[in-house]
Amino acid sequence: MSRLVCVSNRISLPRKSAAPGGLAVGVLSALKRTGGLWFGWGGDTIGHEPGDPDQLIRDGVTYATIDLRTRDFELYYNGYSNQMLWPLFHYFLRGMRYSVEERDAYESVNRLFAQKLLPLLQERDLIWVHDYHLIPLGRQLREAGVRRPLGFFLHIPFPNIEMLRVLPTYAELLRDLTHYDVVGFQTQNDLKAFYSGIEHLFGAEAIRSDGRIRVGDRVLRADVFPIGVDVASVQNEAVEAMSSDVVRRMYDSLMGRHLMVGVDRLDYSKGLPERFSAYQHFLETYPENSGRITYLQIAPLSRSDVKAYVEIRQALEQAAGRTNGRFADTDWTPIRYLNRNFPHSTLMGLLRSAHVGIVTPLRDGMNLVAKEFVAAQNADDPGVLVLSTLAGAARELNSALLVNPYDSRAVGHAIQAALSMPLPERRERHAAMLQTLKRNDIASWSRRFVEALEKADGTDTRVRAI
Ligand code: ADQ
Repeated sequence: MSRLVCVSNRISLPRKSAAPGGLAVGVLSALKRTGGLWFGWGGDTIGHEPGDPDQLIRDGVTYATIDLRTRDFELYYNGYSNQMLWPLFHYFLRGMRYSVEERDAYESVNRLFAQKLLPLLQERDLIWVHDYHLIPLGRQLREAGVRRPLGFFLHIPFPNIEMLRVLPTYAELLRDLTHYDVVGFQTQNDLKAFYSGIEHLFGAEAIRSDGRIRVGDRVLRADVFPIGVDVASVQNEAVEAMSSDVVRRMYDSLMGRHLMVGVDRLDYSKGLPERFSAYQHFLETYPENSGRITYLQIAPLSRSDVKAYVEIRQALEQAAGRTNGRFADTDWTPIRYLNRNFPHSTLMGLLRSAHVGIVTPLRDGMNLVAKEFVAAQNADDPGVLVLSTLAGAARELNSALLVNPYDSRAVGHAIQAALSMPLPERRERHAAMLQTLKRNDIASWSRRFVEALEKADGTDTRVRAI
């Protein structure tokens, strides 16, 4: 039997409250299913050379964590990963900056990951690298002699070549991806964008008729693996949380008003200022809702060391204050805006309590909250999802009310349509989406990826001489 080794920038240690995020949810579910090793940064930065990884075993999963030098972390994570790759891959050229120093740190932190991981690897491992922080890791492991199957999954969108070309080192980035045996994306669009890059760099002949990519003596598989949720566990969490103190208090405080809920990391890609304007537009256009709806927005802080994130936080505080100042009454606050973290189960309870789930990112790889909202609903009386067409999830959840997140009038209309939707239509839309979620849940996501890696084992990944 092979062992699964997952590698990601940050790892979530058991019983330690790490930053919430979709990646951790995905990796943990894969490892819980199969057992194995999760390797990554443990969350501490230090002033000297990092030593050997710390290891901890829980429930069949080994967690191996390394520290990073403060300066390296700043350049590699806050710098190159989150001020170059993240904005570029989300089509935000304005938030982007290129620095050779940061790019070098990105390369050297990836090399450090490879060096520290190597001694932990076993003969029959399948290695699954996660996300944009670690694109060069595959090449570096190959250079260090690793011949085992290597997979890479990108949790965020992949930009078309015309956007990718903005990156001075785009060719290296594409070449780095070809060192993996399996490269996975969230949606067909991302896959097509990757092919556009491959075609640009290696010519159309590099893409075989079966979709595989041939570069030099290597053949790799690029494919779509849309991440999902654990439907039953979200449902259980949601139902249980309904009787928790936090959810009950929130529910009672509504005094029979409609509830609209948004849950997003505080990130400019999530479209929060645009959403706040749309809500304001909605209150102006449909004044009959005054005093009759509460919008609860939960937005835990993330990447607070990066300037763009400080700015968006300020903009949102002002926008929430403006809307509340203008529309609130002595007994009603239109927006409840919280930067706090909640346990996942509480969030699921809040989603279940909502008549409207609002998920309007300007660009998103998938968006698990949209899927969790659907899974958390009471099927007899489900709430309605308002979903951005620019989230990867829109492809599967096409029975949601789909909106362009930049169009505040359309988003306002959609909120109104959601609030007035008759029960049979709500049930029908919900049932269709739930079926899709069950068919393609988180277990099938990781199973499909691991199977693809297993197939890459052996001679499959090398072109035999004819
Ligand atoms: P994120 O940008 O983090 O993920 P998302 O997909 O919505 O976005 O995942 C967030 C996850 O964290 C959800 O499961 C949510 O419930 C959870 N979460 C949010 N706030 C929390 C809190 N306070 N406490 C506990 N859990 C919380 C990236 C990509 C997405 C992609 C995912 C998975 O940007 O597009 O869907 O990875 O691949």
